[in-house]
Amino acid sequence: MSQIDTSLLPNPTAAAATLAAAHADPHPLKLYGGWFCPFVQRAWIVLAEKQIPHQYVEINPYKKEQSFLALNPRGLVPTLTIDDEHHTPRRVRVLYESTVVCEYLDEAYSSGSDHHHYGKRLLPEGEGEREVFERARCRLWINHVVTRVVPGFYRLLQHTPDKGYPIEEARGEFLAGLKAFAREMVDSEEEESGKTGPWFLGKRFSLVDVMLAPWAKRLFLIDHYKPGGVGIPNKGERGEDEEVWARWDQWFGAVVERESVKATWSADENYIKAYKRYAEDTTQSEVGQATRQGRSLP
Ligand SMILES: N[C@@H](CCC(=O)N[C@@H](CS)C(=O)NCC(=O)O)C(=O)O
Repeated sequence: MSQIDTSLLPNPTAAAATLAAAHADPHPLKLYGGWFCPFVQRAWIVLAEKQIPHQYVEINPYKKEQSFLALNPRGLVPTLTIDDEHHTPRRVRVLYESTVVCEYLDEAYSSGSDHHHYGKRLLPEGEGEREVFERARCRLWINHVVTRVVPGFYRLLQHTPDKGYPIEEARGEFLAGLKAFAREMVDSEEEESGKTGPWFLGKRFSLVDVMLAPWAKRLFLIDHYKPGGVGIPNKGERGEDEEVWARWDQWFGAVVERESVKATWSADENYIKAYKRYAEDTTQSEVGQATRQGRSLP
């Protein structure tokens, strides 16, 4: 099992290599990641957005080293460690699960939490009725990304002709997830005239954008590997969904150009290589196996 996915290129390349090199020095806050991993990219984007000092440690999560499993028994990246130098005896605290890691980083590194000036908060702040609702709405759409869009991405990417259902079914489910996301942006903007994108919260970039960004960047892999590709209908051929897909285009165009998203991205051709096993449905990654077996993702 383990030798299958260990042929991965070992290191980030292009912009991500530059970012990793700038964060190679030892630091009490460490992100253990794999350059190819979209879940890692979420955490990496938050570190970049908020200018959080840290050390980036590239590992291959498919080779479950004992030292890594000791940190994260699930054996998945991203894994975040916080070396608490002020505590005796010295302790290393650990967090994992990309959504948890991202929320932690956003809260723990907010301007005012020490003298460093961190980037803006990535969820609406405040305790007023409106802010509390908006924060919950963000979490709802993060949940949509986690439970609908991301599993749909793998189901489509791992579709092969021998599956018991046609590729159109996988594509339809995936597109429905993207469309619901875009429709929510249109509907919430209608309620508040003046909000005109491009982000999920209009002018404000947030964790909702972060959670989906890595898969938006990887959509080209589906076009590369799957007959019919992602299949978002062309402008002018979208029937009653013109406005909704136009809002998707606006979001997508903005997110793939976001500095933090580009800064955490390696060379395109390396993702093509890394995702070949997904496209052929031979990957032994936990996400890949869960998708194949119709289980929920790890
Ligand atoms: N639910 C986890 C998923 C993380 C995940 O699946 N990471 C992959 C790399 S993209 C991994 O570590 N895979 C190791 C394996 O499958 O053995 C999260 O959100 O952090």
